[in-house]
Amino acid sequence: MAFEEVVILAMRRKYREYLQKTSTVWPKTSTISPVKKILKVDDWFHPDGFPISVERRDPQEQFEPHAHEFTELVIVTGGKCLHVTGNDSWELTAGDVFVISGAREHEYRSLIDLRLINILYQPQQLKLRLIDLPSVAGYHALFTLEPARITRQSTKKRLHLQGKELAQVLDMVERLESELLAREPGFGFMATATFMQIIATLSRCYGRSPSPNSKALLRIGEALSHLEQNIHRAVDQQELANIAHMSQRSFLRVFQSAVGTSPLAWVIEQRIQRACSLLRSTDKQITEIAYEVGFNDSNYFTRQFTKSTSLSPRNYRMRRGLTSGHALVREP
Ligand code: RM4
Ligand code: NI
Repeated sequence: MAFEEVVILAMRRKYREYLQKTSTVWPKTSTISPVKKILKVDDWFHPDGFPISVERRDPQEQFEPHAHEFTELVIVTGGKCLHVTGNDSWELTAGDVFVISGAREHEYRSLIDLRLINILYQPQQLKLRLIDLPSVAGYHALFTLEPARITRQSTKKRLHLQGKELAQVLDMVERLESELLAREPGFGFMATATFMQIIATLSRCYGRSPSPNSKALLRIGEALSHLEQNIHRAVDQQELANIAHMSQRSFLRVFQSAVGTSPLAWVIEQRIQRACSLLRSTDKQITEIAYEVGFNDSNYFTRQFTKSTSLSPRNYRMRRGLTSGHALVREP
């Protein structure tokens, strides 16, 4: 999934370059559906390049359908509207929280005094150390599963904060905002720490009061946590089904529909993502990287890598600049 998004982003970048060069329209026969508007990093982040920015919408005005070169964490603080993304739409009210990863197009319609906070961030630039966050099932539900669902399965509201939780998160957002505004020495560290607190709190909240809609996702999130923690070994399907409290059959079905791949394919993709990160950030040998991320055969690794990214590990390394549509990126 992540790599589909890498490719979509790369294609869209190409598409923009193409438009700039030729100033004609993209041929109708193209398989790419051009997004009308893509919000650019340069227009929405501080010129010093710090990869987090907060945009309050009080109220949110009508805004055309768009995608972003960054990820957007949205907290609805008042009013309501219809949130439209892809073929999907659902009503938003105060307390709703969701994540839109870059390549996904979205739009707000039928706005009634809608107020929200956008926390914009660039996962690849942030390179957060997630430490033990992937052991929180809600983290997967909110930051891995939800942002990725482009057309798969209907997306209904899932994380809804109330009372104390909402107040707590809004408080952290205020602190984040004032750090970003003051930009005193050390603001980057402080802002990143506050942002980490926000995502951890949201991940925990997701698990605390699961709405019927979020329960299945959360169970899959638990299975993903387990897979993450055991990324170097082969995990048995029955083991996963037990964690998700489902039969093996329904676990596989629900997993496939939520994640879009089988558990094995997901594990391979995770390993490949780690490999990508190592290829970009280190000069380690490809064979060494293959073993490090959990493959025990480097030819098999190269085949899987090429299948997933359409680039050999060597070529990938040469194009370090590629960004992914991932909601959060870990350091290797
Ligand atoms: C808009 C709207 C969009 C967001 C931009 C940054 O007003 O909230 O969704 O991407 O701001
Ligand atoms: Ni947006």
